[in-house]
Amino acid sequence: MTGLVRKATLLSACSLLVAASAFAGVPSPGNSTLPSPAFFTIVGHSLGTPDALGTFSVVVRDLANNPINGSSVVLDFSAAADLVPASDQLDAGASTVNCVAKTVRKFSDVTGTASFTVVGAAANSGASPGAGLNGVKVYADGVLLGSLTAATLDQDGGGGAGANDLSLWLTDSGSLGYFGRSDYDYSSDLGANDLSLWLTASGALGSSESGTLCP
Ligand SMILES: [Ca+2]
Ligand SMILES: [Ca+2]
Repeated sequence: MTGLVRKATLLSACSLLVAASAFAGVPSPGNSTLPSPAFFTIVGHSLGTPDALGTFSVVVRDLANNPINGSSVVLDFSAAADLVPASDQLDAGASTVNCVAKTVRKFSDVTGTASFTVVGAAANSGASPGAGLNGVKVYADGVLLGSLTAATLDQDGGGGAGANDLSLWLTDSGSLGYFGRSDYDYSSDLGANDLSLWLTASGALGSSESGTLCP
């Protein structure tokens, strides 16, 4: 190898290293993990404890497939007019809510994981317009990782998961439209199994109280 070639080889190796380090720590949508299927359920709480039925995780990884620690993971509800996060996620300060932007944010841990249990409700007044599929965008450090559909146990924002929510679900289902808020089995349509899952969740009392919703 001549000196010149050696120098050129060294230079290209260096620029590869520089390129690799430039992308280290930048979230990769391809390598990051969202729930599969791409759904979650917005829940209520019981005596201040969020309903664990709603817990899901986002794992943030970079282009080299390394987990990113401390990544700012944001759930963006701004495009879903009928979904309302609670201003207090009852998460010991770990989740930050921006009611104006309609976002819930959390930082990933050393494994790149941010676990959410979103407390909130739907603003459903009876087959009122709502988000269909993919109403919630997920960002990590500003990079769009993907979109999720959010089902919502508490359809009216009061009294936890109660009788009026059941009535609103029946209206959604009977309207033959698609409302992500009412799709508890994540099947992309509304049917008897959703009703069955809502009844089970309501009976378990984990969402017996509504959160304090964003105005
Ligand atoms: Ca309710
Ligand atoms: Ca369904």
